[in-house]
Amino acid sequence: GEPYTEVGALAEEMKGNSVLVRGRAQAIRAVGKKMAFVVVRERGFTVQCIVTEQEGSVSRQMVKFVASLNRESIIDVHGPLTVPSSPIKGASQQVEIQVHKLYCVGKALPTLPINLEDAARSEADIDKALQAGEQLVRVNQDTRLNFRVLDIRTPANQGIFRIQSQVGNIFRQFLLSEGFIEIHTPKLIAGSSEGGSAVFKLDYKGRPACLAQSPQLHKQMSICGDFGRVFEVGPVFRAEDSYTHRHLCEFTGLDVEMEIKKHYFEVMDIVDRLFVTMFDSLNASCKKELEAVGRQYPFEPLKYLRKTLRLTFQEGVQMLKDAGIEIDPLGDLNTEVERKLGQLVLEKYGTEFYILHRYPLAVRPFYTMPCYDDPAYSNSFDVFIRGEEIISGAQRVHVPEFLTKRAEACGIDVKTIETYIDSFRYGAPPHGGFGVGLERVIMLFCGLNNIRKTSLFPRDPLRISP
Ligand code: ATP
Ligand code: AMO
Repeated sequence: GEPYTEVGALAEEMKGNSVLVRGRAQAIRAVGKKMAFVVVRERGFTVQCIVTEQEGSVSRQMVKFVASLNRESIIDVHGPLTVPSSPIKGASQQVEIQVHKLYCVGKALPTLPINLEDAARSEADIDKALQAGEQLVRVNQDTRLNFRVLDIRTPANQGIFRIQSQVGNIFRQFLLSEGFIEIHTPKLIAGSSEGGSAVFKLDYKGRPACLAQSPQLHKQMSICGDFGRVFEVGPVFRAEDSYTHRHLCEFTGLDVEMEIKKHYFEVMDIVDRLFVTMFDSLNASCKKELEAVGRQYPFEPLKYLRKTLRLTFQEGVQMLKDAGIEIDPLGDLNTEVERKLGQLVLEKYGTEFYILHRYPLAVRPFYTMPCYDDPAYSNSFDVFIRGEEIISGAQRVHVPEFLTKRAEACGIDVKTIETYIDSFRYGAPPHGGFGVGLERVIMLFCGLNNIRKTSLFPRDPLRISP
């Protein structure tokens, strides 16, 4: 049969050629009984198609059929390309298809639960339209998520998930080029991997088990198995009990673990180069996608430095203090304080991407290596975009006796992680690594206000479907 041409490839040079395209009937408009227009959309590109009785090869019944198509149906359109004398509004391609044949190959319901035109508008645009007395329905987040398959057809969402794909791609490419290998660790494990309570418990053939809260234990065990440098892209499960804009119950973890020779800075060096490469590459290769996101959710491009700023936790505490915010110097930063520090850092250093390291040991997980010079602190770090955490990382304790002591001190049932601790008894190199929340990277790079926007089918405390 005749090959299909992509809507995005239709160009003026093809004038006169007969083409076959497949796409969605995005908009349908009848003009009297003899003519109808259909805008066909395929992967963000649109083309106007005209069905007219005057063309000769089309019956009045055909015009009627086209005029009665349901929006979002999948159609095949066949006919010659023409170039109109005036520019076409409402379609990306500046050519028209004179329809000779049209088939509906996937019918949509006559009434859709989400009006895609409304769903694609920015808040500012909606406010303006409502003030002008226009009839439209503001599509709220729950409705979007309930009918996610429709929602993700909007240009902004198409952009978000193409950007997300590119983040994973760059992560892989960069690490492979740095001598890392990709691993796949089990998600069904015997005990909690982070020592927290936010764990999904399940029955494993009569034995208690849980869904991995991170690949932490097995990525470290892979280092004990001599892979030197590993990474993983995989699901992470957290039984979060709070409903926030940045926590999911299942998210995608980008995890790294590597031997270190002298200093945990070697791990931060990887973070630095990986993310500068990533941001550069996104800005260069996802221009259209970033624009599509920005049209619906306006944002400023991320400000970042060629060499990522590193501040110690103590320096951060001091900056906050100088700004009149007193916090416990050995405690954790809450969300509000993290945001404030992000602002202060932006004002002082002109960057919205930075590393905060040497955290107090007390606020880090049991496997974190204390600082050699002051055990109240640790060889650990968090990384922030626009004042919100996207990464946690650290050097790990690789001495089994000390690891046991640390786990006990953190209230962990050592029996549940025995095989992990044993891994360090056969000789373990100094090592460290970090974990990135994929959804958070996209959310914060694009200045979005909710992590659900960057999860294809989000899982949160209230939602396990669709
Ligand atoms: P990590 O597990 O590495 O800390 P995270 O980003 O999931 O990563 P949390 O531990 O959940 O971070 O929280 C970090 C900080 O955010 C905490 O110190 C806490 O003060 C604050 N925080 C966590 N959950 C909430 C919440 N529901 N509302 C407000 N603040 C929160
Ligand atoms: P942490 O618990 O900080 O560290 O998780 C790493 C990163 O994962 C993201 N993240 C989340 N994203 C969405 N929803 C959540 N509920 C959620 N919780 C965390 C954040 C966070 O920075 N094993 C360590 C990493 C390491 O040290 O290698 C860990 O899991 O972006």
